[in-house]
Amino acid sequence: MLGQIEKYLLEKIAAEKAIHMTLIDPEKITLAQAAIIAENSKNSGTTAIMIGGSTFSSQEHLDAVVHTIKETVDLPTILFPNNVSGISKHSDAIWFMSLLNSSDPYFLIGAQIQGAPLIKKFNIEPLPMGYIIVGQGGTAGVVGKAITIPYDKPDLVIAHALAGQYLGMRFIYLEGGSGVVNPVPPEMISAVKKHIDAPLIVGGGIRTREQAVTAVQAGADVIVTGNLIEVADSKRRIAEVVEGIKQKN
Ligand code: 1GP
Repeated sequence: MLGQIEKYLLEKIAAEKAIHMTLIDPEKITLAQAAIIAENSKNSGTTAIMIGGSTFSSQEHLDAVVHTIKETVDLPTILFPNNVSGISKHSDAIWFMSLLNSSDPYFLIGAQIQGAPLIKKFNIEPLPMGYIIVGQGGTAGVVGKAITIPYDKPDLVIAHALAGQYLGMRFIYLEGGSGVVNPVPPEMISAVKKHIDAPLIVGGGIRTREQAVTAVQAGADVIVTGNLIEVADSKRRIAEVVEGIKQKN
């Protein structure tokens, strides 16, 4: 049986064709900022708030950030962990993810084995997801010891995505790397989309409405933006991205 958050996401994708999620890196913000970002994201029409970063280590601060977001808005929270320290008991759900192109078994299945009992104990909804780092890959690629797949090799990404789906992962995530100059190209998104049934999440370097719309038109079901919350005028910029996603697909 599908959990509540997964059901909510699938219904939103079915109704709106594509959705936006805001990614908050707890390492970069105070609790006061977390509340403001959550409020602004909600007003912009984002569907859920993801919380996680590539280098985060203070569990106490993570807990406080998730708690603050939950107290501020009624949007679902989804943890986006880079290892077991990315789990917070306050979150509704967690991307239960395997970095499919990691060269390190820890990121393929090791961290998942360590984290699973905690997720059960805290009653956090696991969303099974295959995570693939492509292009430059950014910090996530380095930390996850990924063998990143170049943007001009879509066949390799298709093979990874299919493998994830056949293993039972119900979402596939193409990660270009936070803050990268060039987001995942539409050619790669459409190639993967043609071959899989699972909803396709795309993130990394998306800063403009145009980039978001291009990714959605290529077949992305979920657009994730992280760094955008840090730019000047972020409220307006995120609203533009979300509005573009809602209108243009
Ligand atoms: C999530 O890493 C991305 O997939 C977020 O990237 O920070 O560049 O939006 P940005």
